[in-house]
Amino acid sequence: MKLYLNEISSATSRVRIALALKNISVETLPVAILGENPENRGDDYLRVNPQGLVPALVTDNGTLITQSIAIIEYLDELQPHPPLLPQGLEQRALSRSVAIAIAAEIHALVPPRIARRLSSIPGMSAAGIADWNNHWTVEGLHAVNRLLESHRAGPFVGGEQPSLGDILLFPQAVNAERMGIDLAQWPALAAIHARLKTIPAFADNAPAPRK
Ligand SMILES: N[C@@H](CCC(=O)N[C@@H](CS)C(=O)NCC(=O)O)C(=O)O
Repeated sequence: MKLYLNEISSATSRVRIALALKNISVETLPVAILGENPENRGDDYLRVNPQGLVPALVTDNGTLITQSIAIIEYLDELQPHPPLLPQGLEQRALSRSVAIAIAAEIHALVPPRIARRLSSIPGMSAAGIADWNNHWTVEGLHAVNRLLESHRAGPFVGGEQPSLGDILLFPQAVNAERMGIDLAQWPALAAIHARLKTIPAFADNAPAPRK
């Protein structure tokens, strides 16, 4: 399989964590995503992934799979051990709710294309964009922490083992810390993040810092 990726991308980090947990190797193809005219917006990459986003997986049959959650669920069904979704029905739903809360309500508001668009608005400053990113990250992680406080039963998002929710939480929390956000304000979330940091599949596949 081939994985189109970028090292700073948190959506890519999710898939790399899933691959590491499952011990699956793939061919990796880097795609530049920063700057005014990045490679991910060019015709060549749009022919690979019409959404122009990373990660994108191409299976051995040549089928394109986009969207990190869909890719992770595909890998989980392709190779079920270790499972990336909890066994219990409600724990499975909680793991998915946390994953979607992060993908849809935090990450989708702060990727490079949003910053590019914001910076084209007259009067928008770098400080304004930083404030935007900080706002949606703090508001989103605050809500995730509340979810974890009310539903979680175990050391990880969905119980005893790391699962989809943890895979999405980890890169977002790493990036939040890099933005100077103190995770200690959210004890449930910070405790899970601290545990995930000790697991090599997570620690070795965090998004790289922006240079
Ligand atoms: N919902 C998508 C998000 C993918 C995404 O936004 N990836 C970012 C990198 S983390 C990207 O390709 N950004 C390019 C851009 O914003 O132009 C997923 O989960 O795969």
